[in-house]
Amino acid sequence: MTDIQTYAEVVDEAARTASAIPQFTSSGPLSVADAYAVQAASIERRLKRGEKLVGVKMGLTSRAKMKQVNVDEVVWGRLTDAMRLEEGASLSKRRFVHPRIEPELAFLLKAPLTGEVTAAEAMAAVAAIAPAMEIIDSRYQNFKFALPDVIADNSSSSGFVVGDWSSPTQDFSNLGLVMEVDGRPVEIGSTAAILGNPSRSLVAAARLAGAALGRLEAGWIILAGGATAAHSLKVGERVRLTMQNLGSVSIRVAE
Ligand code: 0L1
Ligand code: MG
Repeated sequence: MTDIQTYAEVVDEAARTASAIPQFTSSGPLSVADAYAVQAASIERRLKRGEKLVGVKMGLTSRAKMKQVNVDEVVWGRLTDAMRLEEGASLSKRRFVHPRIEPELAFLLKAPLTGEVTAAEAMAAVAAIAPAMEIIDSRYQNFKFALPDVIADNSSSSGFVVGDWSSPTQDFSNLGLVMEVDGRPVEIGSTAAILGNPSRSLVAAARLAGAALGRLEAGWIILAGGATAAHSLKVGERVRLTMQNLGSVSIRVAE
């Protein structure tokens, strides 16, 4: 039987101390259900230290990433206030194991959301959308994991930054985007890479995370998932995402 609390402590300490750990699945099987229980218990430890739940992230939302780990279901993780960076802020690289950054679209909820909903019903709960970047930092050695490992590790989520909010009534299904490092484009793509339309990711968030948590709350941020490959962060870099119609958001990487 999986010892959920022991696994939760291991992955929480790895995140807290920025230390790489071996995959759980290399020492025995871990079911997806138990992996989500480990994620819940590890984030509960953070909440007991004073962090606040502020939303959820959706992951593996592009066909390329699903294929990479051989699954056809998206995953999700929890966002806490301590993970949020302000626009233009410096990220301290020593607080992470091997951080990467990826461009995303963020939804801000104005009403609770849960269960099986249509895209129209999901969008009726959205107050605003914004360009965003997620910092993913697998706590596993060499960024290598099986699906249950990554779920237990909060689906690699470690930080996020959100730009200015805009009206959600515009068409955001295929917005061009460019992620630059020190003014040099490193990733170019479109929001269409997020499940064909980011609203599908919001529907999946309601179905999966909403059901598991009871509901997604008004005021929460939902990160829809990476629109391109992720970029490995290096000290001194300035990373900026510019999204068609929605503006820019940036961070710097400090030691
Ligand atoms: O946000 C994501 O799509 C990442 C999910 C976990 C896989 C990874 O760390 O690349
Ligand atoms: Mg992501």
